Amino acid sequence: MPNTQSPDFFDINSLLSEDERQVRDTVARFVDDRVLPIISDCFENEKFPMELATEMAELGLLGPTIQDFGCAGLNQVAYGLIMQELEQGDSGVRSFASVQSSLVMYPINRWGSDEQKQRWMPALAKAEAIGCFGLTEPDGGSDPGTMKTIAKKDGNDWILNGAKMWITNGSIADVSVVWANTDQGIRGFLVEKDTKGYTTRDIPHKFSLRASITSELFFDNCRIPDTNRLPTAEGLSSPLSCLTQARFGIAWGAIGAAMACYREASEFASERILFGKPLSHKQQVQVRLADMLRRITTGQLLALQLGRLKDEGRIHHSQVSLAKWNNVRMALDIARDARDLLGAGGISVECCPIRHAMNLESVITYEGTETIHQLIVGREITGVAAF
Ligand code: TGC
Ligand code: FAD
Repeated sequence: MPNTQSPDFFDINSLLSEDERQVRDTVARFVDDRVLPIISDCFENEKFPMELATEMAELGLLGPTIQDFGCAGLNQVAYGLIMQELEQGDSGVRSFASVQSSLVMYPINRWGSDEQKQRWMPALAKAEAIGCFGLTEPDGGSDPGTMKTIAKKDGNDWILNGAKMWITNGSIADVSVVWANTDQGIRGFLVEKDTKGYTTRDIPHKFSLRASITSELFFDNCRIPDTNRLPTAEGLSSPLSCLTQARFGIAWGAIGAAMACYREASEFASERILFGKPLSHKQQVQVRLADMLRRITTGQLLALQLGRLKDEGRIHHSQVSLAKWNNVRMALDIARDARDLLGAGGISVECCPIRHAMNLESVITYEGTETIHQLIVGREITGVAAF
């Protein structure tokens, strides 16, 4: 019988290696035991569960595809499964792991000097150091090529001025990967927490990603030694390459949020008696559940093939865009519909769909809005950039 419970309707489990299954099941247990019991409270009280950072590190969930520095050296499908399972818990918990792995460890490992790698990579892998990624600015995130943050060369140093906004983990970061314009184009800098002139401020009043820290970063004549510049990162393609890694993880993560919402809605539908029958006996409810399962299954297959292509080194960033667009839209629609199926109870944070729906409002905006991903695919089809 096809598995409609987890759900795994097309037996994707059988397409995974033993190692991939083991990684998935380990993270699923962690989410059941450590994330789900506390996450509603964290969300309600706008608190990032910092204690989970070390536990994620101990499980090897930070920089898991990296081969050195004590990292697990897993394949891309395993990385995707980690993101899927973490986001069954909460998008904020997945965000923490995404940023640390794809947006901080990835650029340092790819473009950093040996000294930068030795200093930061082992500490980031163990969550002894936290990182953040500063690309978006207050005047608009979709067009980072026009960033206003500037670094000017001064002897062996750079003087950094500007601001970044909506930065995950900003105020708790020991190291910020900051992208700035220079006379030679865009460059990446490692800005350390105690740098003079560098300040952060958390963004309050969020109705989304409440179990995640989001901050502004300010640079007022910060003196950054040239040894803190990522030496081989050149141009906009460097930060955009980091986004490709993170978007890949989000395409998987969103499936987890959708699976959690679908499960809660289908359990409720089989228990709730209305008009003398369980809700699940109603035609219209079956259609809604079937539609959720159809969309989740499509997203699962899409993500798996994306992961296999990435493992073979054959991925194009427009494929990642299509997957991020498809899977986040799928998850957001399912979260909203599951919320509705739960009736009034569905507006309580005690049910997961409202929390996932609110989180997914951020997920559909960050790492490239839905429109940006549609336009990236449109450019691929037509050869014309219509941004
Ligand atoms: P464009 O001319 O397209 O590209 C400039 C250069 O970059 C290359 N490139 C990429 N390389 C790798 N991966 C990608 N995804 C790439 N996209 C483009 C491109 O080939 C070119 O290379 P070269 O060698 O020819 O110079 O640049 P554009 O200015 O036209 O911009 C295109 C656009 C709109 C697609 C891009 O700006 C974009 O993606 N905008 C969206 C910005 C965005 O997604 N920001 C996310 C910020 S980080 C975040 O949200 C973290 S959330 C964290 C969490 O999980 O909590
Ligand atoms: P804008 O770029 O101003 O877009 C506004 C609207 O215009 C959107 O609907 C967009 O789709 C639309 N639009 C844009 N261009 C076009 C076009 N050409 N045609 C038609 N419509 C268009 N950024 C980081 O750098 N690091 C982080 O860690 C990070 N974490 C985040 C965490 C959270 C919780 C959130 C919400 C955001 C985070 N971001 C981060 C920022 C995120 O990447 C940006 O919000 C996103 O890129 C969109 O930028 P914007 O909000 O300035 O919207």
